[in-house]
Amino acid sequence: MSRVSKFLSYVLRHNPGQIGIILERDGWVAVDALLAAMATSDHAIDRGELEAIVRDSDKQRFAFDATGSKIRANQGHSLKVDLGYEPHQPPDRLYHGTIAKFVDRICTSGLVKGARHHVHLSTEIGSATVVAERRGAPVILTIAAGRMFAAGHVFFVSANGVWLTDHVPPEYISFPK
Ligand code: HQG
Repeated sequence: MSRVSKFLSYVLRHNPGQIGIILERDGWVAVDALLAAMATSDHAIDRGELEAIVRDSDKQRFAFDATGSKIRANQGHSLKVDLGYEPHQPPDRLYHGTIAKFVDRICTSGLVKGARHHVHLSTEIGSATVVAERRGAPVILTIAAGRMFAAGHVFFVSANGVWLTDHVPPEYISFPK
């Protein structure tokens, strides 16, 4: 991820106040306001550069609205925003990539969302592996999402295909042997 893309993630998910912008309650901010604010930071970019970052983001982290006049992060916020995602039925199995030192706690408390709005789950083992590798040697957990859904757990899917839920209790998690 480029330096500016990281900075954009930071201001659009966690701290818009850093550059003096305010997000709407659904996470959007006017592109003009964002570019003007970034111009006063170490990360001055123009509209074309912003469009390239949005287009090339490996995980499609950002989206423009239908008119192209607003931008937001697709997921990953710690700020309270309402992204307006509708509940969806998940596939039977989803995956979560973590590392060995968290496994005991996950066995006891399940997957918890920590600073984020939701626990993040992947449809592919490959993407769960990439998530885990940010921290160390991957341990891939298999989540019985179909059973969770049948038991009434609510799932959302973000615009970039990440499955989101509030908490995964340990009885729905298979740990590798
Ligand atoms: C672990 C990045 C102890 C969990 C990625 C993870 C992803 C527990 C860490 C997205 C636990 C939280 C999300 C428990 C969970 N005890 N540890 N009970 N429950 N954990 O970063 O899923 O680049 O908040 O396994 O690529 O790693 O930001 O979540 O290791 O898509 O777009 O606590 O963030 O995307 O870490 O990553 P995170 P995550 P972006």
